[in-house]
Formats: sequence, structure tokens, C-alpha cells
Amino acid sequence: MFGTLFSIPVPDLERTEYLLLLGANPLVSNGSLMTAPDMRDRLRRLRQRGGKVVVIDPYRTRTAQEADEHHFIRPGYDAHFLFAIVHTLFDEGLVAPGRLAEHISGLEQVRVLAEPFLPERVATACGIAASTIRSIARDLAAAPQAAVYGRIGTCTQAFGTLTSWLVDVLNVLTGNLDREGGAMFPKAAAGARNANGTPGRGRGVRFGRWKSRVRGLPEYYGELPASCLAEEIDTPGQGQVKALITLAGNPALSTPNSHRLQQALGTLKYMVSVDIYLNETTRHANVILPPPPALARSHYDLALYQLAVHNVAHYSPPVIEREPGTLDEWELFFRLAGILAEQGAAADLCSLDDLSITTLIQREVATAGSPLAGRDPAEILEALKPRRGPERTLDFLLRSGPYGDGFGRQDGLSLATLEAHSHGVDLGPLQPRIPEVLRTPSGKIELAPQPVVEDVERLRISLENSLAREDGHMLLIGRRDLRSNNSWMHNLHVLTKGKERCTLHMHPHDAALLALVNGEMAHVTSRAGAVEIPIEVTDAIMPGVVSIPHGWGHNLPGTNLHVATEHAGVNTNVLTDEEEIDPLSGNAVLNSIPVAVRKALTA
Ligand SMILES: Nc1nc2c(c(=O)[nH]1)N[C@H]1C(S)=C(S)[C@@H](COP(=O)(O)OP(=O)(O)OC[C@H]3O[C@@H](n4cnc5c(=O)[nH]c(N)nc54)[C@H](O)[C@@H]3O)O[C@H]1N2
Ligand SMILES: Nc1nc2c(c(=O)[nH]1)N[C@H]1C(S)=C(S)[C@@H](COP(=O)(O)OP(=O)(O)OC[C@H]3O[C@@H](n4cnc5c(=O)[nH]c(N)nc54)[C@H](O)[C@@H]3O)O[C@H]1N2
Ligand SMILES: [Mo]
Repeated sequence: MFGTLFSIPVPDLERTEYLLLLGANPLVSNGSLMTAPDMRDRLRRLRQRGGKVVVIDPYRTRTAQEADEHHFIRPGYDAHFLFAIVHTLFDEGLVAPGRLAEHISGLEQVRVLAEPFLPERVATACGIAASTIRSIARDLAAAPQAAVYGRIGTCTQAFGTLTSWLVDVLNVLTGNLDREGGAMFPKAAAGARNANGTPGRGRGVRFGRWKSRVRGLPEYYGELPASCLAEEIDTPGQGQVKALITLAGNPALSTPNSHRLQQALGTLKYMVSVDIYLNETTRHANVILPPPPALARSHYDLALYQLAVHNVAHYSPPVIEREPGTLDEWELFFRLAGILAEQGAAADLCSLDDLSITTLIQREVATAGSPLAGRDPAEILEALKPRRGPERTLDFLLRSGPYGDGFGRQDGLSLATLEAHSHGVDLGPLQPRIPEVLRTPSGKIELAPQPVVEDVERLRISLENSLAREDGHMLLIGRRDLRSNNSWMHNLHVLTKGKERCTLHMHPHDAALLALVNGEMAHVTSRAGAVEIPIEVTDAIMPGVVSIPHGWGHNLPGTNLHVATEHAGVNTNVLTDEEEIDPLSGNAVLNSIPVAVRKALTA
């Protein structure tokens, strides 16, 4: 729609008056795609200034508890719900893109695509009344500034791409995209692809240039879905994966159908992990390369500043000294790169580091529209002395970035500025960026991209089938916890003590039907696998839906996680299914997995 990988509008939280959140629990997650510390306070301030927060979630989360409205939604039906809002906006003449009108293409196509999604038809499927759908549409249109936001609950489902697209479409249709208090594009100080090159137009993006060997899934931005990793390892033939490098990942717990992947990892010829733990994944590695502690490393958040609700830049130098003779994490990566480039383990780290920065500089000076276009690479390299490693790269990215000094062109940011401001530099609230931010070939917001348009038929069919769905199944979703981060905060006593958290949340009605009481063991099965887990009865969850947090199941042999083993929990990704994906993106369905639940036979 916008022409680059990282052009993701985020709610302008400091100024918005109406926030519609779907499948996100920012009070626990700190926001994620919309990044900011202290979400609780920010949402409170939004409401104090008269704004409204509406949460759509099959679970009454902590965020939902703090909101003005919360509506349960049947898992996996967000795209239908959002389309019904789009339908209502067109139906009631509420479409008002405002100043965006001249910058969009495909508006009429969206209107036609929304036709079948009558609120009355969608209501039965998604579990939200037609009158509620219409009133949300009207509120959204009437709010002076509003933003729609979706996250893990809306991305990791069968229609994840369509849902994410519709979030942006709604922001456009209501004139809230790129408006103060709406959904805006951050402008990061370093590494912002959408602030690079010629403003307003670009090559756009191309997908599916190659496909995975076994299932033929298309690449996206050079990556394949984690769901096809196991089959690429356990299916013999030309191109079979026989060796693996993991960098700060625990796929044995975090990806669908963990049993299959864990078995596959055991058959690899060779595996290297760069990780701080001997855990469920790294136990399969021939070699684990340990990075130094986080506090012995510098930090600049290159990725999440692209999604921050306020433009800031902050650099932290290492707080403690690294043990002599140990390598920094980036040096470990260069060591691996040297080996892969067949230079051996003794390859010179300095020359690899030089090669990497020189490549970056050469690309930048050759980019039309860059502040460095046409400059002499040698001069730039010289100006970065005596820095090396990530500091040199960061200095380069800051200085060639949108606030940078352009290496002597103007007054502006460099790493030295950040070093002089140890609490960070405030680059101001989010600013309107259309059309400058766009990198599409048309120079427009492409509101109806072809692959998305084609996928709407699948959604329409699912709406029809939803009325005749076969039942007896419950739908499994996930949840996150404040004191956890995916799989790796469970080996610390302060973060695991207290009540057990890896439980199956179930509505009292469902528990009564299954004759299960709080704390009893339930047996949960899906196509992929089965687990036994204690249930926790709560009316915070929608009837017919059950929830298990991910990242647990620390009871495997060969790990070295003493605390985590005592609070092992079960791995919910034994139940998620590598065959259940959003075919458009290949992304795994981690929410709305059909499961059968019964009382466990063993005590
Ligand atoms: N404390 C803590 N913070 C974290 C993390 C952590 O593990 N712990 N993880 C980090 C990571 S990697 C990420 S990606 C972010 C994620 O950030 P968020 O997406 O904000 O976090 P979740 O708590 O997973 O929220 C997902 C919500 O979607 C709901 N949901 C499930 N299925 C559906 C559905 O079909 N429709 C709708 N509308 N809702 C649904 C769930 O009930 C849940 O409330 O958090 C990051 N921050
Ligand atoms: N069912 C279900 N599954 C999910 C999700 C869900 O909501 N539901 N969420 C998905 C999401 S959004 C994500 S992002 C993935 C996360 O999946 P992963 O990234 O695979 O999981 P993490 O637990 O975050 O793994 C982080 C790893 O990094 C290691 N580590 C920690 N610090 C360092 C360091 O400084 N250097 C290095 N080299 N290693 C370090 C930890 O020991 C751990 O092994 O899980 C996904 N899986
Ligand atoms: Mo994530």
C-alpha cells in the first residue's frame, strides 16, 4: 500500500480522541507495533482528555478493563467485522478521506469488495451485534481524530493480512491516516527506508520471487514462514536443510507444531546457536556461542523506533565492562560470516567490519535523492574514524538519516549528539508524511493491492460457511503476561514466583458443560498434538474460546534452566498447526486453533 517493508502507521496516541484496538493488549505488551513505554498512563490520559478507547478481543484483557467499551469477538473474524464497518461507512455516506483523496487509488474497488459484508450477516459470524458494528462505524467517522490498531490477535490468524490491510483502509476512509491524532508514520532517525531515496515514489515491493522447496510457499522480503522450517529439514531431496544457525530465537517453543520441529532439529547434521541459554532449541546445537550480558553491550533500537508513537533517538553505552577475551555479539556474527564466506574461523574481524560499512556507504552515495548522493565514499569513511562495529554503522545511519548532519551538509544528528544527551533526543511529535513517505510506483497509496483483492473471495466464502460451521470444537487463542517475554523470562525467580500462569483459561459455562472445576487437569487435543494442563475458570474469556500462553513447556531433557524447569508449564505450540497459515503471507495461525477439550483421565 505504501511501497516499503516498514511503512506501518501507528496511532498518534498523544493526540488521538478515539482508539479502536483489535487483538492487542498494550497494557501488557507495551504496545509492540505501536511502541511506547507506560501504556497505562498514555491510555488514561487519552480518556482524561475526553477520548474513547474501544477494545475488540475474545478476552477481557487488562487493556479492555481500562477501556470505555469492550466487545468479545469470535476468534478469526476480525476481517469480516472490519469489512462490515467499511460497508457501513459507504452505505451511510460516511467515507471522507479528506486531504488524502488525491493520494489514493482503488477507493471504488474497496467499496465493491465490501458489498457482501452486511453488518447483519457478519454479526452472526463474529459475535458482535449489527447495531454495535454500525455504531462503531459512526463513532469512528464522527471522531475528530481516530485511529484503528491491530496486533498479534489480528495478524496471526487465517485472514491476518486482510485484517491488517483493513485496519489501514479504515484509517484512510475516515481521513485519519497521516492526520494528527490519527494513524501516522513515525520518522526514525536511523535506518528508515521510507525516509531514504527519492520522496513520494519508488519501486514498490515484489513478493514471491522464489518459493519454498517442499510446500511451495512464496518468499516475502526474502523470508519464508517459520511454519515450513520442519518440513524443509525432515523432507529428503535436493536442497534439504541439513544445518541451522539460530540467533536469539527459541523456535522449538515459539513456532507451530513444536513436536515435529523438535524432532527435525534432532536430525540436523550441524547446528550453531548464538544464545544466552541452554534451552529447548539450543540443546540441539553442536555449538552454542554465548554473547556477553546485555548490560555489557551498547544499545540503540533500530527496529522499534520505526514504530514509536513519538520520534525519539536514544543511545545507551555499555554499563558494565565485558570480560576480557570474550567477543561482543556483533563480533560473533562476523566470525560466523567469515566462516560462511569460507575465510575460516581466523578471518580478520576488522576487514569484515570495514567491508560491511563500505558496502553501506557505497549504496548510499549511489542512491538518487540521498543527502550523500554523489559524495566520495572514502571521505565518508574517513569522517567516521575512529569508530568501528555497530557504533560506526549507527553513526553513519544517523548522519545520513532524515535528521542527520549529512557529513558536514548541515547542523544535525550524529552519534556524538546522542552521546552528549544521555537521556535521548526528542525529535518531536509525529508529523504528516504523505506523499513524501510513499515509495509506490504510482506515487499513491495503493488501497486495493491485487493480491489482497484476490484474497477477499476466500473471506467471502468463509462468511457463508461460518453459518454452517461444524461444531463441538473450542477455539484456542494465546495470551501474554507482563512478567514474561515469549519463552525466555522463565528462568528468573522474581519473574516466575507466585501463582502458576501457564493454565487453560475457560469460561464458567464451558467448564460446567465439561464438568471441570478450577485447578483440575484438562486434556486438550488438536490435529497437531495434545497437552494436559490445569484449568483456570474465568468469565474474562468468551464462551467457546480457551486460552494458553505461549513460551512455556520447559520440561525437556538436555536443557539447563533450573528455575524454569520447576515452573515448566506446557507448550501451546504443540497444539498449533504448521499447516494452518494465512495463505497470503504464510504467517502462522496462532489464534483460533480448533481444539477438543475434556477432563484428563489421569489425576
Ligand atoms: N510483557 C510482555 N511484553 C511483550 C511480549 C511478552 O511476551 N511479554 N512479547 C512481545 C512481542 S514478541 C509481541 S509481538 C508483542 C505483542 O503485543 P500484543 O499483540 O499487544 O500482545 P498480546 O497480549 O499477544 O495480545 C493479543 C491479543 O489478541 C487477542 N486475540 C486472540 N485472538 C484474537 C482474534 O481472533 N481477534 C481479536 N480481535 N483478538 C484476538 C488475545 O486475547 C490478546 O489479548 O508484545 C511484545 N511485548
Ligand atoms: N502460540 C503462540 N506462539 C507464538 C506467539 C503467540 O502469540 N502465540 N507469538 C509469536 C511472536 S510475536 C514471536 S516474536 C515469537 C518469538 O519467538 P522467539 O524469538 O523464537 O522466542 P523468544 O522466546 O523471544 O526467544 C528469544 C531467544 O533469545 C535468547 N536471548 C535472550 N537475550 C539474548 C541476547 O542478548 N543475545 C542472544 N543471541 N540471544 C538472546 C533467549 O535465550 C531465547 O532463546 O513467538 C511467536 N510464537
Ligand atoms: Mo513478536
